Parts: sequence; C-alpha cells; structure tokens
Amino acid sequence: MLRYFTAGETHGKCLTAIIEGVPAGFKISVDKINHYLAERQKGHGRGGRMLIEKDTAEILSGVRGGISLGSPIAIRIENRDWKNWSEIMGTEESNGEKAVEFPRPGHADLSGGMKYDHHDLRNVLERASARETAARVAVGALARQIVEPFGVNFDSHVVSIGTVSDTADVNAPDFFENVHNSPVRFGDEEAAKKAMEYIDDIKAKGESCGGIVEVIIKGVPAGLGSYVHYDRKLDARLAFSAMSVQAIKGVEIGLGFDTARTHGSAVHDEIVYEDGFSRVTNNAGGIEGGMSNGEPIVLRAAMKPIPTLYNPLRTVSIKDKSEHKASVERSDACAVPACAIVVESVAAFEIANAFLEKFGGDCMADIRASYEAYKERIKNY
Ligand code: EPS
Repeated sequence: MLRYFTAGETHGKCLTAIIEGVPAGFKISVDKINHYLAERQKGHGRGGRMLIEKDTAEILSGVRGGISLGSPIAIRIENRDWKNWSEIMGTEESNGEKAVEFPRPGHADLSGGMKYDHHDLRNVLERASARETAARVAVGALARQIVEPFGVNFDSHVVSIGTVSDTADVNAPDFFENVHNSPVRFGDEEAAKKAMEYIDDIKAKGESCGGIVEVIIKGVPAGLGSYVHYDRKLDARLAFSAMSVQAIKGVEIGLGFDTARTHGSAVHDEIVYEDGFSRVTNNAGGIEGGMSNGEPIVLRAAMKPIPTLYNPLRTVSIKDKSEHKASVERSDACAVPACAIVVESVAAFEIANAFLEKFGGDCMADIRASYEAYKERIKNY
C-alpha cells in the first residue's frame, strides 16, 4: 500500500512529503517531479507568490542513483518566500505580526480557529493554504513513475473557467499539445482568449473565479479497484482524493451528474469484442462497479472561486464580534489551470496505489511478472 503525508505552512521554511510503499527498482526522475511542479505554478490569473517561488523538489531519502530503494521517500520543496516571513513564522520565536482577525467567508479561517482554539487565524490559513498542493503534485509526479512503465499515462485540461467553456474536441490529435501551450489549459485558442479576458475582468473587480478541470487517464488495465467493498472502489477513492484538494466542491466520473438526467440506454456503454473487450462509448468514464474497465478514466472536479477577495465580503471580528470586511491576503484571481495539475497528481497517486494493490510486490521484477501474468490471463478470458 502506498501512503503519504505532507507537512509545511505556506510561509514556513518548506513543504515536506513522505511517501511510503514505493517498491524497489523503479526509475525515479527528479526532473519529472520538477516539470509538474513548474506546471502547477503556471496559469493566467496567478498572484504575486508565483513570481517569488520556483518550486523545486529535493529527494532526501529512498532513492539511490535514480532508482527507488523500497524505503520511504522524503521530498522537500523550499519556500523562497520564507525569508520574508522568518520572524513571523519562526518555529522558535514569532513576532506575532500579520495576525488575522477577520475570517474570510469560504476559507478554513473561522471553523479552523474555533476547532483548534487559535485566536490568530494565520495559524489556520498557513496550513489550509493551497500552497500545500505543491507537495501533493510532487507525490503524484513520483507515483506516476510507478505506473508509467506499464503504459499508464495521465493528462489534464480545463473544461471551463467561470462562464467560459473550452470548445475544442478532447479527442482531436493535437488537443493536449494545444492545452500544454495554453495559459489556461484550454484546447481552443479563441476560447482561451475569452477565458483570460474573463479572468482579467473579475480580477479588476476584486473578484475571484473557479472552474471545472478534467483528468484523463489512459492505459489502465481492467480490474483495478474492486466491487467487493466500499473502500476498495476505484471511483470512490478518486472522488475522495479529488475532493481533498483545496477548493474542490464537486466531483464527477464520466458523464457524472448528467447520467441522472437521461435514460439507461443513453448512458451505458455497449460492449464489443475485437481483439479484446471494448466499449462503443465511454460514459462510465472508465469505471464500472468500482473497477477500471480498460477504457480511459475520466475524472472531473469543480473548483470554487478562491475565498480571498480584494473586494472583500462581510464578516465578523473574532475578537470583539464587530461587523467588518474580511481579511485580504495576497492571493490568485484564478488558479483553475494549476488545479488541473493538482487533481491529475492526486489521481495519479490513487491509480498507482490501486495498481500496486493488484500487482503489488516489493520490487519491479515481481510487479512486472504479476502484471504480465494477469495481462496474459485476461487476453484469454
Ligand atoms: C499558493 C500559495 C499561496 C497563495 C495560494 C496558492 O501563497 P500566498 O498566500 O503567499 O500568496 O497564492 O493560496 C491560496 C489562494 C489559498 O487560499 O490558499 C500556491 O503555492 O499555490
């Protein structure tokens, strides 16, 4: 079983992740981790913090000469902004400056303050911040390196930002190439321009905006996850992991909520056989009965607008309970393109975990043997 933890505050010294359960003998590229960290930093609508940071992973343990050892892998990502916060966020001493008194509606501030008895809401927001997603992207970038040698690949794009939807065809051959070159991870350039105008407009109004992201996972063999128990269902795990990403308010797989608005024959994917089983359509989003069915897995998540508003909403002081405008922290007007990378990363972790559950072993050779034997059996099913 793969497990991970992250630690770190947004203006603390660094973010740390420990991933446990990575088998021995896998090629681990730190450049690949850094590629996804850089992707997460991009996107039209990001705020000032991304100009300060250049997220880079340092692998501290569990890898030797670029190959996993089977021991826990620790990763560290420095916060460059720490130098501006060391007196405020020091672990030994803090000058208590930049205290936060006015909880932002939509943020963890108020419930977190009440729950942990914090009377400076900075103690909440520092950890609740989506900065933590840098660590999760590093974990996902590592996890994908477990399944990529078996032909599994991951990509993501933005379906819509606010009221602007991408119009490109996801199945077009150059779709993902265009997405990777787009500042909003759209496939269509004209729609991307509209989305950027939309972001600029809401930013000028002191607003923020959300959007919908989609992750597409190809090459997953049929049979990951299981129907036999609730916590082994692959869709349940993907939904859990996507929902655990900061600001996610909704998750869909395949046709998702739209399945409820139509009839059975318009939803279910007919089965055909040509050199193996396949489906005429993929409304199930690659998962039936909590198991992968061999079709691409399609996972969508809805990100709410970031709660920090430069034109803030009404709130109440946690000190004297007087009415006040919510605190304003430096923030992003739109982080939806980054969110696509984050959801892709947490999904990669879940797929790698389910893959190891099915084919698990202590080392690459055992996993390869188990995988090949399964593929052979399925071929003759
Ligand atoms: C983020 C870092 C944060 C925010 C943002 C995401 O840095 P700072 O607070 O120093 O500007 O830019 O986080 C939020 C908007 C939030 O509400 O948590 C990052 O690295 O992605």
